[in-house]
Amino acid sequence: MGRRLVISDIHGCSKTLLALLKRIKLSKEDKLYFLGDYINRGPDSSGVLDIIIDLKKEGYNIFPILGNHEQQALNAEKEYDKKSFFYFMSRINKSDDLLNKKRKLKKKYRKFMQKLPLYIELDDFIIVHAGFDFKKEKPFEDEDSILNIRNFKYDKEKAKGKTIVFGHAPTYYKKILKKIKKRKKKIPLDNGCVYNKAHKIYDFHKLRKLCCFNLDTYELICQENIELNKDIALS
Ligand SMILES: [Mn+2]
Repeated sequence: MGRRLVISDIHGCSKTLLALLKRIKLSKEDKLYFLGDYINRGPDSSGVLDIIIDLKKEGYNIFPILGNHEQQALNAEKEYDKKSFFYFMSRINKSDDLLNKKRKLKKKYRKFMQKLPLYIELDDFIIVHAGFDFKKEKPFEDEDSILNIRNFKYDKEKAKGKTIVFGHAPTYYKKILKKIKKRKKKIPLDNGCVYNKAHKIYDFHKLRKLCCFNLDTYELICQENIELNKDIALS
């Protein structure tokens, strides 16, 4: 029997992802879920998408879901004029490596992002980027909260007692470990692997790990960021 693994927000850190994959020693028996936010901020958005697309092609059981950053890129391409879209992708998101010469999203990346599901429901877990607003009547249909919510409250009835594994909000390492150890119904996995000194609202010494969570053993395997110097601000 293979493992069920979940990897958190990667944000363009392809080298860190490769190092984590090496640590995990992924096999074709395993199922590997990804929590979204593959792109933006980090140095190599296209590299991260290529790794995920290639793993799938090579026959690994890969299940990526949508993050707000993929959603934003798809929406911006539709809604913005060409110049604003290029500015958004290059200057704000640092992911113009996703674009072709016409400054449109490369087809393979657009196609990949368009196909991503909002969440994946298993027998015992729900895998989602940000979470669910259980105050809403139909939390599983509310795209905005699924991709963007922070600090949501668990609802045993609506979640059918399932444990929610989510990313999106950078969470300090000790807190992640605590939630896992206590087998909480909400498990945050995003340790802000792309963050460094430039992000002043966080203590980045408690961040910078890309995390992989084993849904069956509750083991956490992490890889410290290896491509961004923690002391140099992102330009
Ligand atoms: Mn996010």
